[in-house]
Amino acid sequence: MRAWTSPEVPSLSALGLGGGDAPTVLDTAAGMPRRLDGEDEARLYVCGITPYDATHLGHAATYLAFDLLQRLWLDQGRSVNYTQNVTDVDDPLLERAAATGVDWVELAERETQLFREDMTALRMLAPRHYIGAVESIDLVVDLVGRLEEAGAVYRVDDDLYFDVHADAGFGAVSGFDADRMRAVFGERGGDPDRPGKRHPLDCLLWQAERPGEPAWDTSLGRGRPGWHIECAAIALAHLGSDFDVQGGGSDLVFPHHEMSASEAVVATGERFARAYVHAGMVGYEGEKMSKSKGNLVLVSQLRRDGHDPMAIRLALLTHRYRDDWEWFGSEIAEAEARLASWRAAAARSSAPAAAPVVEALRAALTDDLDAPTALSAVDAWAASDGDDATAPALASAAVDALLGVAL
Ligand code: 5CA
Ligand code: ZN
Repeated sequence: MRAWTSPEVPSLSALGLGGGDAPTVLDTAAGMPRRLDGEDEARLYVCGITPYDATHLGHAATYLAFDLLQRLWLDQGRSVNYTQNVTDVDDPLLERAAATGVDWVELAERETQLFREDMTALRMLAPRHYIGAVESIDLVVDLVGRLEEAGAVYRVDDDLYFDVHADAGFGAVSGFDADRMRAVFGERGGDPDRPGKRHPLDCLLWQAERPGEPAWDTSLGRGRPGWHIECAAIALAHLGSDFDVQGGGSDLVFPHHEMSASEAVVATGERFARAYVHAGMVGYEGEKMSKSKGNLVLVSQLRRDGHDPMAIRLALLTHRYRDDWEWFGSEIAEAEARLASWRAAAARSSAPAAAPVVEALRAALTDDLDAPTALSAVDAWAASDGDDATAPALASAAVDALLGVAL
C-alpha cells in the first residue's frame, strides 16, 4: 500500500549540535522502563487503523508517541524500519459498510486516504512498509501453516483457532490474570463462549466465509484472516523476529498484542518484540474516544475549522504519551498561543544559545518521551533574551527534528 510522504528531518549533528542518547521507554511486558539501544537499524511496528471512520485525536496521539520515538533514534544517527498495517478487512469495517450501503473496499480506501492526509498535515514520519491486511493474505496463510506444523491450530466448524497454550509464555505481554483476560477478551472482539473451543481464550486465525462477506480462496479454505494473525504476519515479514518495539494504544495490550506475540513465538521459536510500548487512551465527554461510541474529535475537522496542524500537534504534545487524558477543546487555543510565541522567538535576530535547549529537549524526550517537559524547555528559551545570532535557526531545527513542529 502507498504510505505518505515523510517530512524532512533536520540533522542536528550536521548542524554542530552532536547526537542524542538512546531513548528509554516504558515496556508494558517488563513493567518498567527499558533502554532501546543498539547499533543497527531500529525496527518498529505500530498497529495501524481500521479504516471505517476518520482519524480522531486518540489515533493521532498514539501515532505521535511513536513518531517521537523514531525522531530520537534518527537523532542518534540510527536508521529506522517503521512498519504499520491497515486493517482493511475486519468486522467493524464490514459492519459500517453494510450499515451505510457503501462498498467496503471504497470505504477502506477513502478513510485510508484521509488518514494519509491527516498524518502528512501533522508531520508524522511515514512508515517504510505500509501494509494492508488484504494484500497480506498469503503471508497470513503461510504463518497459519507454520502454526499448524507446530500443532497449535484446530478447527471449529470451518474456522481455524490458535491454541494459546501452545505458547508457554502466554500472558507475558499484558501480565493479566485469567479472570481479567477472559473479561477483556470478550469486550475486545474475542469469543470466549463459543462452543467447541478448547479454551475460552483461543483466538480466531482464519474465519470461513460468512454470507455476504468478502472471502479469499486459499489452502486454508475460503475465508478471511483473523485480526491478531494479521499483525503477526505483517511484522514478521517486514521486520523479522525480535524487533525493537511493538507499539499501539493501551487498548491493544490484550488480547491483540498478547495474541500476536504468542502466535509469532510459536511459529518461529523466537521472541517477537523486545519491548511493548503503549500510548494512553484519549477520552472525550467522559469516555474513551472511539468510533464505536461516536464521541470523536477528528483531526480533519479541526483542520477544516482552520486550526494549524502544528497547533494540533502541540496540543497533543502537552500530554505524556503513556497517560490517559481527556480532550476539552480549550487546548487548541492554548496551543495556538504557544505556537505563535515560538514562531516569534524563532524569527528573532538573536536569542539565548541553542545548545542548552537542545540538551534539555533530548534529556526530556529520551526519558520515556516526556514531551510536556520538552515543551517547557522551549517555552523558557522563547521567553528569554540572548545575543546568539545563530540560536533562532538552530533552536527551530531542534524543535522540528525532535518534536516535529515546523516553526
Ligand atoms: N487496526 C487495529 C490495530 S491492528 C486498530 O486498533 N485500529 S483502530 O483504528 O481502532 O486504532 C488505531 C490505533 O489508535 C491503535 O493503535 C489504537 O490503540 C489507537 N487508538 C484507538 N483509540 C484511541 C484513543 N481513544 N486514544 C488513544 N489511542 C487510540
Ligand atoms: Zn495490530
